[in-house]
Amino acid sequence: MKKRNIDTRTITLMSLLIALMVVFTRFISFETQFLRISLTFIPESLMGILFGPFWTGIGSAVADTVGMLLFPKGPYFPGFTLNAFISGAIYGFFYYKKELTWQRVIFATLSVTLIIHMFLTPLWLGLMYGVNISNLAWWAPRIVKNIIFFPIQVVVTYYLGNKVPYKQFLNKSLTNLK
Ligand code: FOL
Repeated sequence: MKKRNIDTRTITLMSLLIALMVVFTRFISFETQFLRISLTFIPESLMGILFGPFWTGIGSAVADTVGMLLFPKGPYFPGFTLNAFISGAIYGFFYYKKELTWQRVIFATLSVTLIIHMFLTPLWLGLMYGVNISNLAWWAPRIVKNIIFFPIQVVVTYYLGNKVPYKQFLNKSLTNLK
């Protein structure tokens, strides 16, 4: 009986965070054909802190798929679902049951920035739209975005992980998840 309550709570929270990811990606974001700027890392990092790499990977991939099904903005491309899974898994790997130190947050953000934003996404966009990604002018907005966004994401995640008292509300379900 007790276990079922915990499961319900987990599913409810996961669904809420997935819904937030959809909203942050599809509505509260700036998007051109080749660049998207969003705060999706906020619910995604929270999910990583609470549920670990596997579930955060799954949750992010679900958010991408559901978001594209309900609010399609371009052609569906599976590479971005893979991006969502990998970035969720990275946040979960670094943040789950760990103290969010500056070093840890910087390392996680750097990993996602390099692997997802600077490598896989340009690769998918190049494949999708047939652009030549060896063109430096094409990289300029992406590089500028990531340089500006990196410190913002680090600071926001650090405060989210250390100053928001959400953990005390979840202590019960968290100890039971261990
Ligand atoms: N296919 C799927 N499965 N999901 C999508 O979100 C999607 N989106 C597009 C086309 N097919 C899709 C629309 N095009 C970026 C730019 C354009 C774009 C998709 C992604 C992009 O720059 N993404 C960055 C930042 C993401 C963020 O900050 O939220 C990335 O590195 O993934």
